[in-house]
Amino acid sequence: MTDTRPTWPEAASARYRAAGHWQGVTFGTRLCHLAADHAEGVALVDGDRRWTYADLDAEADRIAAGLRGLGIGRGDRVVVQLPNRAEFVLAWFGLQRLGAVPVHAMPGHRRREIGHLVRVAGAVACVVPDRHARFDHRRLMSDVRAEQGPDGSLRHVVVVGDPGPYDDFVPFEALRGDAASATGADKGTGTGTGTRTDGADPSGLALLLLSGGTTGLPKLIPRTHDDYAYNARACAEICALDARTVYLAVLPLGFNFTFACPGVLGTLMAGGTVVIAPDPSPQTAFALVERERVTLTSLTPPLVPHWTDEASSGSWDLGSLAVVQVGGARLPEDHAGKLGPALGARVQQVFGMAEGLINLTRLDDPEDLVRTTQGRPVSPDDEVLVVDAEGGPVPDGTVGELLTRGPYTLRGYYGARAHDRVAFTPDGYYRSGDLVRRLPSGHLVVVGRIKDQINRGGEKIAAVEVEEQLLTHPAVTAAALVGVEDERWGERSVAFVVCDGEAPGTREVAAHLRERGLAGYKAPDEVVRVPGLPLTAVGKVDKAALTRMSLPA
Ligand code: OOB
Repeated sequence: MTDTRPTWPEAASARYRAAGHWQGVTFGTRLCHLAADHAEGVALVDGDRRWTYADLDAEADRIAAGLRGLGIGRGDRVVVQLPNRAEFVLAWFGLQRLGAVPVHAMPGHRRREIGHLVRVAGAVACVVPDRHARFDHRRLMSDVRAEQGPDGSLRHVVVVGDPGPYDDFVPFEALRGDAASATGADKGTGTGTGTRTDGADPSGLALLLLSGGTTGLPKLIPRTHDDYAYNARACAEICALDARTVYLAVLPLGFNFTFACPGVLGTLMAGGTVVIAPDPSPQTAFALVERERVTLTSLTPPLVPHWTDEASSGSWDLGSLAVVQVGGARLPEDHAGKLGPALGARVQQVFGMAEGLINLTRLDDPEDLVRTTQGRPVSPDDEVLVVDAEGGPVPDGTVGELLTRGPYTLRGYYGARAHDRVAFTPDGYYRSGDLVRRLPSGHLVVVGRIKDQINRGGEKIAAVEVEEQLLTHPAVTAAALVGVEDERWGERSVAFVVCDGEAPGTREVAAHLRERGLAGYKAPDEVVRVPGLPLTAVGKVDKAALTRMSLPA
């Protein structure tokens, strides 16, 4: 399939290259360079397993060879749905070494999301665990494959662990065949910046991320080698990463925050060590901080009180931890103020989006900016506009919608031209749907959003997607999903339903949505029956009125 996604105009691309943002190196080649520079440095730690940069490079070759043996090649899209295990990173670099394109899925995704990803990406393979969190991903893949039918793009299912009764599922271990066949002609000598060892185009598609979504089904976000490497490097520079950095990956690896802000890629590009936490509990994380002398990690706001409490118990040596990033959703000021002292680390707020723009508070920002703002853009070439409902710029201090374009912000979704016309301005700014206030220092404060999305502690839920599924319940005749302020999640989701006959309860609705193949985190926290949905003057569902109804009087 040819790559026809909208991209940056030539003048902008030239500017980003001249500024040194875009370096013209693919991720497959980068790993060769990193292995040359830090051969014996530890790149990756998962439990008792450790990989040096040389090991990681060799592993990428083996996996690329195995994938090639399956007939997977340059430009092919492969959905990666793996939990926080080293295999995520190994598979990712194996795909990059081949010039193939990983599609990041979340471990919680189910039949609907994975099926959609496979279809939209035209994916030829999926890499999944056997079981995770008491869920059998092989059965999920068997369902997805059946749904795609013989004409679908999906040809292979690769399983980390036991492929079970599915004879044609490929064990991940079996991919790690003979490295020689992957190196040879394609790997080249790996010398010099710009050597395209994988033959891929550095300005071409490197990976696909999933958008939080505001429409029926999530959109795919194309990221290039040039732009995504810059995303990671710009964040890494601000966080002062170097070969002594030890990054603990606590949030899902497939999340852009964990993977590249600066996360896994930023750490590896600085020659540091990535340690993988199998779960986000403070007990698991703190044991790893002690053992591996972790210096940097990232969290979403709902984890913050748990981490603060556990750290305050005083039973852990967290002396190595220098910076803790928090982002993905609004961090209450009070929580921000307590986290740093409890961990003995600097807090950094992160306001980012899979579409591109990343804002960080700086390590030397005054305490009140760190507590009360969500940071400022990482690149001098990030262009940020704050506009009113008519699209006109508002003065600093006034709330408006954030629009942005720049060297690592997309110019269009993957294969979604109709949606692009509403998601972007004619001059290429992405309409984030976030309501922000800009301070004279350039720092942004996120005050709300105009997109029809619920942010449940960092997990994004497109209201329309859930509403469509609620309507498939036999008793539901109308439905609206809204976000309501919540102590634990920041926002919880409340479904208002109009019913014919007996109304389903919250658990029944959750079971129904699970049956429909929707990820569990999208099930409403609460279901409220109403005689009818309130409408605005123009006849749209009045979500503001519904939100007011769900707040305690
Ligand atoms: C991150 O990425 P996404 O794509 O899951 O979600 C982006 C949206 C933003 O448009 C905004 O609505 C919200 O998540 N958001 C925040 C926030 N960080 C993200 N809202 C308030 N405060 C914050 N600090 O969530 C993401 C990607 C990279 C790094 C960090 C987060």
